[in-house]
Amino acid sequence: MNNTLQLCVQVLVHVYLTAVISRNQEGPGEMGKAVRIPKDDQEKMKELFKINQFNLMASDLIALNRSLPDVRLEGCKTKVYPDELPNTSVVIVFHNEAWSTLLRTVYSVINRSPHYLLSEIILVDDASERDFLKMALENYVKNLEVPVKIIRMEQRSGLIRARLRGAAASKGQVITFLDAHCECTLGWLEPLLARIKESRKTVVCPIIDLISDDNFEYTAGSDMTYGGFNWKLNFRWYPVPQREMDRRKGDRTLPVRTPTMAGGLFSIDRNYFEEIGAYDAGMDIWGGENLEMSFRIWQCGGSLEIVTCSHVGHVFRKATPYTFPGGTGHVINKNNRRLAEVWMDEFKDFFYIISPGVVKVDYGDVSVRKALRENLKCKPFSWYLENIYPDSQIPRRYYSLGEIRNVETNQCLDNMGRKDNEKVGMFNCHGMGGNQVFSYTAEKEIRTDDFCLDVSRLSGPVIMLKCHHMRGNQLWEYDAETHTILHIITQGCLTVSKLYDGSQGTTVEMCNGGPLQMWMLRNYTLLEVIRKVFYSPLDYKL
Ligand code: LR7
Ligand code: MN
Repeated sequence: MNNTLQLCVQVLVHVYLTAVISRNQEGPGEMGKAVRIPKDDQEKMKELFKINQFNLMASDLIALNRSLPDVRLEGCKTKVYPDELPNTSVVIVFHNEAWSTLLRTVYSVINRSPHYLLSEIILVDDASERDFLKMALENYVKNLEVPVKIIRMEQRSGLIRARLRGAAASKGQVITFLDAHCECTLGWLEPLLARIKESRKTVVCPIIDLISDDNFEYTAGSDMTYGGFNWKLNFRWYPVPQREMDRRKGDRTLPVRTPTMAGGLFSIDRNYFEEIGAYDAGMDIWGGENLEMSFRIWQCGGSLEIVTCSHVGHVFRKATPYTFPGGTGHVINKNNRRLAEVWMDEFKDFFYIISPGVVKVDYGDVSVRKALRENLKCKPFSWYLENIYPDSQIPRRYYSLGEIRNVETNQCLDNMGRKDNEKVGMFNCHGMGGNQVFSYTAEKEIRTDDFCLDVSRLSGPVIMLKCHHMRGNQLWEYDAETHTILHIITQGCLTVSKLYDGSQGTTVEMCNGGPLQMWMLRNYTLLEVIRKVFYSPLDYKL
């Protein structure tokens, strides 16, 4: 090619790119900006919101291939990954997903992944009822640059069994699961696959960025939080602890070892997925599978990481738009019971004592999953708590799990259903767990779930604050002989007091040996709690 021609081409390319980019920077939602709906359309917008529990009107206004900001850490942008990476199938399951979010997910995969790394995209339709997800979708995806396969579940099966079906049909060396309302960002895939290439038994998650359900604004997720869970077995984000920062020598671009994953977005070696027991096919609709898989991976010799150089956005919703056949509570409790029974050993009592109602739910047969645990020679849950999640909300070692009763008033500490920053109350002891269950831990915290008894000054009210593991105001010393609970930092004793607002509560006061400062820590047994709650001998499977 002669020079003039070359220049011409360069200029044309430049003009074209500028056009594309300027289009990209101006349309609604481009560069991940929020979409504003004019006043006149607000009523309509609210109506449409109900369909998917996100702003469907906003989503429909945004280009299917909208541009996004590059939110990666600087150190990630220059990382070089091996040429020979394993390829991946991308499995996306959906039930009644919106057209625009589903296809934006697909486009973001196609447009932001090197095609030689994409084996295929598999869409698993979990018995959706919307017409546009039938032929229209099938015809549409035929024209895309990457093979897209659509699998239909014969009946509503839930995301767990739908993913199993997608996985079984996949051909890639790796399976990457995504929710149906995601947006992958530049460079999302290579760091995930590179990590699996290095270490086949490592299951990897991107940082999950936030796509607003109200306006589809794109906000970077944090590399300083990782996955945990509370006594109720809800997945929660918690700050990455110092020990994990130290292990990575402060390099935030290195993967974070995470105790659990959110569940929707991760990559796993396809054979390893099989080896480690895929998913528990006995779980219905939604929930629990993410903790089940997290525990299983760690306990059975794998590892779970957040690869901080990979960012994928997800539309977080405040409510679920779809039905849970059988009832939401029933389904989630059943799934949680299955994971507690198979993986948590005696620590499942924390779950049962804080929400005893769940034992009413039949969890079916878990013998196959227990056999899997045997065959894989998986480690006990105590090992997981000790080695993988020492800052867990469920304490690895503890002195008591039960009520804390005052000798004088014969009432019990009670969080009254309020926790964050609220005063801890006193209430008639009911023995039913729930709001009256506290654990005095080997770390000398008095905690219920992820909240700790905390007080900042002598005579100050004792409140519940997120446990911080930094000792300080959350450190208590129980003396089983004098029955006093000493607050180390103030050297005061836990005391039943009338608070300034007239309510019965607790403070720390100068120790005087009186009965208002004497406490009995009593362990509950699960059986006793269940009897109290249901007044009947047990016909529940415990
Ligand atoms: O019956 C169903 N069938 C389905 O195919 C119910 C759901 N689904 C599909 C659904 O269309 C969606 O694509 O399954 C996917 C996940 O369902 P969501 O988006 O309603 O779930 P979520 O984002 O609220 O929930 C998180 O926890 C779930 C527990 O079962 C799954 O693991 C989700 O994948 C998971 N999502 C994420 O991890 C994204 C980050 C959220 C956080 C924290
Ligand atoms: Mn989701």
